[in-house]
Formats: sequence, structure tokens, C-alpha cells
Amino acid sequence: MATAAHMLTPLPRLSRTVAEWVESVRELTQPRAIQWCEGTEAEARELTAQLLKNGELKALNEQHFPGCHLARSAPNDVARVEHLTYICTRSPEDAGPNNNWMDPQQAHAKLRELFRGCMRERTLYVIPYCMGPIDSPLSRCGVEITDSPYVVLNMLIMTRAGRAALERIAQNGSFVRGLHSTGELDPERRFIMHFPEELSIESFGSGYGGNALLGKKCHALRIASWQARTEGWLAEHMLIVGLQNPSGETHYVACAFPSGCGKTNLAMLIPPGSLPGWRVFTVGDDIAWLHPGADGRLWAINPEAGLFGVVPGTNPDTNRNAYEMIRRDTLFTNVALTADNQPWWEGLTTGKPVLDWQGRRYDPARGPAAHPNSRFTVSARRNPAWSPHSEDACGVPISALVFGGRRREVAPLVYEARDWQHGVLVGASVASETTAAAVGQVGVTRRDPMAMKPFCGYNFGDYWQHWLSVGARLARPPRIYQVNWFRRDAQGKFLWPGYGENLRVLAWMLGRCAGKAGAVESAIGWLPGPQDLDLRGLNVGPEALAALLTVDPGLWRKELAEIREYLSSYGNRLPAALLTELKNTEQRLA
Ligand code: SAT
Ligand code: MN
Repeated sequence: MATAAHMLTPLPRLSRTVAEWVESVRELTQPRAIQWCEGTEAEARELTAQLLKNGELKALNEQHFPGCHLARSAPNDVARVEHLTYICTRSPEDAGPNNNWMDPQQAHAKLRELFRGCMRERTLYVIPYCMGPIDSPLSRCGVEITDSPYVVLNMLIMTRAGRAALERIAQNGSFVRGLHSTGELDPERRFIMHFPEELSIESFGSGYGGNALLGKKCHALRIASWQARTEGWLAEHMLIVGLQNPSGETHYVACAFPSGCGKTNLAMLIPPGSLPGWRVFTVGDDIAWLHPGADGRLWAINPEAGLFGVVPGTNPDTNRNAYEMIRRDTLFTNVALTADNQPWWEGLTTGKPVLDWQGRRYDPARGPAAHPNSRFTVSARRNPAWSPHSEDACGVPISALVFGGRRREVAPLVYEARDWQHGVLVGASVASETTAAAVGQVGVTRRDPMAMKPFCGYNFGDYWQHWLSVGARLARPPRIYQVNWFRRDAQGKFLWPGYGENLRVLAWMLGRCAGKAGAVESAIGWLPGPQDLDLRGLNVGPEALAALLTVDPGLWRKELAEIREYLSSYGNRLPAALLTELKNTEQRLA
């Protein structure tokens, strides 16, 4: 067995705490072998070769998609499982009405029985990883133990994993413990448990991204949001994008949207030809860690090193950057295949599928060829718009924060909050239609404050209070906006073209930050007048534009009543300041 040799690697000697934890997990799970991940390219090649050999990976057309592979998940394991995701704090109030809660002792006991002996005949992989640039004081480390080589391959792309991370852990001692096993992939024996008070995660029974790549949503959002509160920063479900204006200045914006609402596309947006001189740089596409800086501004790092994005809809017209990015060295999950072994998905205008995402002969009667939540995993450096500032240890300064959702009506294209405190209410009030990123019904409107409903590791009431406290520490806080790219007309047609054209809205925000762009006051905040947006070369008629910028008093009265009811469910944990902001908005509307 190759195992013994792997066990002799010097890695465990680097950190006794990690080695002791690995030993206790070995006793519990009884793996056939242990492999410590070094984070080298050779290691990734070896793992890939092994998965190709046992059929868990398929190599794609080498001419058109060099270095690309396809993984197919179990058909019942294709998305996050929010109903099986728990926050296990001693007091249920600390998890809040926004989370499923289980008593930590009970959760540990339940999971211990599932993990007992679960790795027999399997290899236990130890993945030390660093979320954020390896030399940044803002970064935090973790170790994931998993029995899934697919998870290892993903983590090697998505995080800075291996020896350097373990060295950092050995130096400062603290790390998040993530224990994962795919188990039997039985949805009846599937749990994603978080123990924020212990900085640990236990995930059993799923191999899917957000359930299994523990550095991502489990660590970098649920556990990190808790850490951030105790340490005075924010862990958010936000992309980070740098916008260079025609005068050559770059400003950074961080935007929160629920899963499947276009964060990746916005992060690598292609400026429309009719707005010459703009350039766009991606710092992150999913998660931002925001820290108050000594200069009174908010500074952001992207804790991730790769992108785990939704494939369907990607094409050279909607987003050439994304399309180019995933044509090489990319791991695809649950896409369809063409006759010549190229990946295929809905939204591609060329090629046609012969095998669906389950590897069956494609039959349109059975639904889409690629799963609607099929994904690509790719290094951030493959993105043609990748910002070298992604590696800056101090992060990038944020000029504006944007909250968004997917709403057919009510929410206008964009509006600006009156100040930080009002902005926290604006973020807390976001509602959005559900998408295929999570198991459950798609298209149902639900409250998704700060796009963190599935990801906040503690009571939303305390979380909003923490937002208010962070804002109070910022001498130069970012301005706060809400956007809605998804408003429709009476016929159900989208009113706004989205994609690259969204730059026009971002440019207005930066104009506001520079004190240059105009705005019209409304009851809910400041909106651009039609003349305040740069609409050169845009094919949106005056009526559509008016509809996009309308705040309908009747609809908004209803909306505010719903927001009041929702916020009230947080009882005495709800900050009084948010109720004051809500009352003020209600009065302005009346
Ligand atoms: O599966 S992930 O949680 O990583 C993607 C998403 O739902 O945002
Ligand atoms: Mn996400």
C-alpha cells in the first residue's frame, strides 16, 4: 500500500495539535490509509490519474477543453441541503430563528455514530488550508479531513492548501476543524453541522460543493461570521470587483447576492463597447472578509483561491471572460456531453448534448441536459479579469457595498441608502426568489438578508447589531446600495439587459461616491434620475427605464409591512436602530 509511505511524510510533525486530532479521527473512522496533502501539482496530477482510472472522473475533449475533467455526482446529491444544515450552539437563541439548531452534545453524539468506521476501505485525506493570502493577517486557517478525493481536488483549487497552510497553523496554533465523509450519500443520513463555539464542522453524507468543500460556506461564512463578530470584522456572501474608470482610477465594490443570482458574472463583467475606457478586475466572486482599516475605510480580502460557479447560461455573449476561463484546467460537475466529448450546458449556442448530466442518452422529456446547478471549479488565476490585488495582504479598500436579490417587481433597479444605519436596514430587508443552488422549490420569494440567510452562523438579530457596530467604527464608511437586475414587465419579460450593462449602475454608484452623480430622493432612498445613468448605446426605452426606477407606494407599503413582520420575528435580539429606520421609512412613504 502506498499508504505507509504517505503516513511517513514529515507533515504531521509540523503541528502536534493537528496530528493528535487526525489520530483521534483515524480511531473513529478506521481508514485504510492516511494521506496528508502537500498542495503540490504532482499531488493533484496523481489524484486525478487515480480518479480517471477508477472512473470517478472523465477526461474531456483534449483539443477543445485541455486539462478539463467531468465528475458526476449522485443524482440525489446536487445542491446544498439547507434543511439538513445546523448551527449547534449551547443556547438555541444564539443560532437564532434564521438557523436550524441542535444541542452540540446531541449533534456530536449523532454524528459520532455516523462517522464510526465510515472510512474502512477508504483513504483519509488531511487538507490543511488557508482562507486568504497566505501572508495576510486577515486570513484564517482550517484543516479538512475527508474521505473524498473529489473534495480534495476541489479544495486544492478553491483554497491555498498544503504545507504552507500547515506551517501557518503550526505557528499560530488556531484552526477550524472540518470533518467530512461522503458516507453512503444517503439523504436520510446526511447532516451538515457547525459548532461555532468550538470552531468546528462535521459534514456527513454529501459530496456536493457547499456541503462538502468545508473551506467555503461552512468555514468562510458560517464559522467565520461567528469569528468575525468576536474579532470585530465581517464575513460576507459578497463578490469583490475593481472598476477602473476612463481616467484610470480603480475603485472596489463588494456585492451580496443569493446563490445563483449572477455574482460570478458581475465579478468578471465585460464593459459594453458603448462605455469605452472602463476596465474590470475580479478580486473575488463569492465571499468577502471585510475589516475596518486604520484609515477608517473598510478593507476586503477574498478568502478563496478559485471559483465554484454555475455553468448553465455561460456563453461568449453573456460573459466571454467566464467562457474563456473554463476552457482549460477546469473540473466540471454534472454537465452534459456532446458526441465528441465536449462539455455541454443550457445556454450554449453551439454543439448538442448526447449524454445528460447523469450519463444517460439525452432525452429532453427528462428535463435539461446539464443539471441547473452544474458547476465549474477553476483556479481564480484562469480568469482573464483576475486582479493581482487579490493577493494583497491588506486587501482592497471598498467604496460601495451592494445588496441584491431576484425580484420580478417591487425592488427598483437601484437605490442608495441614506447612511450606514439605513443601509443595514436595506440589507436586512432583501428578499429574493430561490434558485437551484439549494435543494427545494425554485422561484419562491423569501427574505434573504445580506444574501446570508443560509450562511450566517448566528442569530441575525445579533448579526445586524454587529453590522451597526462595525459601521460606527468607520470614519469613511462605504456607501450602501440595493440593486435588482431581475425586474420584469407585465408580460414577464426582463426590463433590464443585465450582464455587462450592469456596469452603468455601478458607474453611477462610483459617481455618487465621488460626489459627482445626481440622484432623486424617494421614501426608500436615493434613486438615479434617467439623466444620471450613462445610457449611451443602451437599448432600453424610456418606458422600461421609468418602470425600472419606479417606487410604487402601494407595493412598498405592503413590502414594509412584510419587512416589519419578518424583523419582529427576531424579538428582543433585533436592534432598536433598525426599527427606528423602518419607522422613518414608513413615515416617509405615508
Ligand atoms: O454550493 S455552494 O454553496 O458552494 C454554491 C452556492 O450555493 O453558493
Ligand atoms: Mn455563493
